[in-house]
Amino acid sequence: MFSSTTEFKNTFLKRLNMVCGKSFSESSERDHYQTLGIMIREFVSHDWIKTNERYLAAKEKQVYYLSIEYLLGKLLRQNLINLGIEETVQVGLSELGIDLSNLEELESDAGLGNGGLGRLAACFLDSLASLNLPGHGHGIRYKHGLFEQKIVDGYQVELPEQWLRSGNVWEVRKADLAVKIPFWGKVEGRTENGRLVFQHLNAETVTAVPHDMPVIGYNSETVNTLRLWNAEPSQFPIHEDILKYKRETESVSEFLYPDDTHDEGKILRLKQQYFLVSASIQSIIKTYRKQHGNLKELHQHVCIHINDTHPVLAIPELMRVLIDEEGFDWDLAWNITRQTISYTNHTTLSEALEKWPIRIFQPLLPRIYMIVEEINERFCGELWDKYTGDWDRIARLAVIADGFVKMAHLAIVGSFSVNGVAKLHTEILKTREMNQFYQLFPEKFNNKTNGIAHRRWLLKGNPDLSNLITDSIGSSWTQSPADLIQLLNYQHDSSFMEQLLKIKRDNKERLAEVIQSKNGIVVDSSAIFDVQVKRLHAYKRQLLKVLHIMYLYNRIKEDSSFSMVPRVFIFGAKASPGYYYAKKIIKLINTVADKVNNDPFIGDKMKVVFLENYRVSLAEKVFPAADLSEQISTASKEASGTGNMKFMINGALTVGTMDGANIEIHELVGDENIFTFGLSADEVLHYYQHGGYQSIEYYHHDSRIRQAVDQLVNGFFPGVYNEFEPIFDSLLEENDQYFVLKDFASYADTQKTIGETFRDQQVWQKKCLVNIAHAGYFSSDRTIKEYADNIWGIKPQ
Ligand code: HBZ
Repeated sequence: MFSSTTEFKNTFLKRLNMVCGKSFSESSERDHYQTLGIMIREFVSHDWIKTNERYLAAKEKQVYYLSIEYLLGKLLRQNLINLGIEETVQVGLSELGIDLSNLEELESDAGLGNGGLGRLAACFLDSLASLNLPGHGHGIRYKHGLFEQKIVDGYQVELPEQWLRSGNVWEVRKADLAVKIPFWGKVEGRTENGRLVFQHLNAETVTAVPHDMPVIGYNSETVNTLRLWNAEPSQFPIHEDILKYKRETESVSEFLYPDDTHDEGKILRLKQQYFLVSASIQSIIKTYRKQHGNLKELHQHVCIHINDTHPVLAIPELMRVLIDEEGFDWDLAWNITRQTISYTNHTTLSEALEKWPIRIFQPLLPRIYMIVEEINERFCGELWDKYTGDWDRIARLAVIADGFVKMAHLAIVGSFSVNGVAKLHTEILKTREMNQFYQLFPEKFNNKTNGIAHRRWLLKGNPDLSNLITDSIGSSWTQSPADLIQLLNYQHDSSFMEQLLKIKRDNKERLAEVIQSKNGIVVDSSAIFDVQVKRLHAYKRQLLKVLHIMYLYNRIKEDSSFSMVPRVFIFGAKASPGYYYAKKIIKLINTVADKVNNDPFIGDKMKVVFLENYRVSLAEKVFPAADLSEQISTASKEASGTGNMKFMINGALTVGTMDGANIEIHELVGDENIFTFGLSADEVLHYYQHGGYQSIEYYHHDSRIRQAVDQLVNGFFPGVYNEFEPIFDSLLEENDQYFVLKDFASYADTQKTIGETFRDQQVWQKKCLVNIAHAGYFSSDRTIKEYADNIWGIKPQ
């Protein structure tokens, strides 16, 4: 369709008239964006239809990925790249006087996720399509994605996000495929032909309307589907308050819950979860019936993957369909269900493990609750046979206990595969958090180390580096990321190494411009760009980095002989709106930034920058410009991390604890090419179990710590009376649950080594190159192949 720029331009001008009803001279940039988006969708529609027809005809196994979050970011340029028409479109537009990057700026980030878990789902979709694998996503079409963050007077302020304000060119609404989701009401059983059947009466139904988005594979003819469900009123009641009814139904897909790794426990959230699951299962079954008819072989043709426990009601919902609608008996339905569902765990933090009070669950989802109860009873019966008399153990493993439904237990019992997201994380699941389940079902547990869509995070995000790589080793790495290893041959190629350095400099200058325009801070791009971008969490220890910055500041002020390589400390982080402590840390970062940046004595030696509203599109500008990647969680707490991989592939070195996937980065690049520090996971877990850590001792014995910690409360920051007392208390009164003070000395020593290493740019760049060369392993292509081969049993089509 766009085989030449001329052809593209002609089509574009014609479509512009039709789409916008305007002549080219009257049209705006938004009109251009809209027209281009629609053209791309039309361009892929043929392959989209063909892909679905292929899947239908082949009758091969398909996977459905159920996730309450998808953090997609912007789609325009990635779609152009994947279709192989970026160049044609860019040149064509520019001949018309249109700048493609201006159009990109107009696109809103699709921010339907909080952080790692949601972004992982988006990376997986890209890899599935690019590997020609039959895998589709199901999610919720939130009207408002993750809140927009403003920093006002150093504090986080949240504004509702409005990504649909100007519509979404990528979606196709399919009203004819809408399904109904019942809530509340009551269940009645009666006997029909000697069999007990259940009916859900007086339910309030919400209609789920699918909005399909094409997921375009890179250099492939595969176009998979991301189906996002929108909640709408079913039929309007005659007597009741119509507006109230409309508001209530639509509220189900109104907001993304802004919590990560914390269980909110609100009724609307449970409604969202069942809404997603029931709509998805109904739609999956409808497609299946068209292909195969009888549901007895469902598990041979379909795998349903649940991204953490949020969609775990897929298990009782599938049971409901098989029993109530299909007429299967319990055992048959249970066998099919257990062989259809697979589950990924993303955290061991206890505050994140979902559990729903029966008093909320039962009235909202009466039939589903009955099924969960029966799952629990049968499971406890099996436990009784195995561990007769061991009530404690049975209560600990039960799906329902102490008035709660435990979602992770349901997920393990009702699935055939349970995976963690990095080696250490899976080990911790097997040996600690889920050990008793592991003893029961060892065959279910497996590891799938996370990965990232290298085509977004390198090919798209860092075009100069991508071009250098392709000019050197060819372009195969875009589809076979392991080929990046060939870059090791360029370590002694001085021209290559000079270009690598120049590209980093240019990327840093571009970020410096962003910082100047957004924060009004002028930074020196020859300084170390030392970056921590991720959600704000106590366990991620942004505080460790802040205390270290305070120490360096004190040192510069007090010791005239102290010299250090200049640094720009960059933070980006959203705090969950209800997470008081995390918000205090944001205020602290901004307060330290004010102090440091406005001290003439400090000058260019250091700057502190807090980037407002960190999100996918901003991340794409940050990773390519980073020298140092901060991955400093308390060991054992970060399940994997994926930012660490995005930095690595863009040639930043990691300073990190032996946690999550940092361990696997270390394994690949070796001691020489990563800076590790701090307690190990075993040490941390030992302290948790046996005690023995007294943070106050570190405060007393290390004057660097004492000075910085005192400064939180002694008036060092003018005008913020009492502000940081909760942080001070967390470190001393509450004995520093995340070992910030314990790890401080080791962190500070390591940072000193890092500064010294950076002085020799040749040595530094060589380490960066080794990291890039090994980063192919962390492509989500590798991860998805492992899921496809070892869990889902699907093949490229
Ligand atoms: O999932 C993250 C882990 O913290 C991170 O280590 C890992 O790399 C990543 C991908 O596996 N977990 C999350 O991002 N979790 C959530 O965002 C979340 C969202 C809603 C919840 C609970 C957790 O209710």
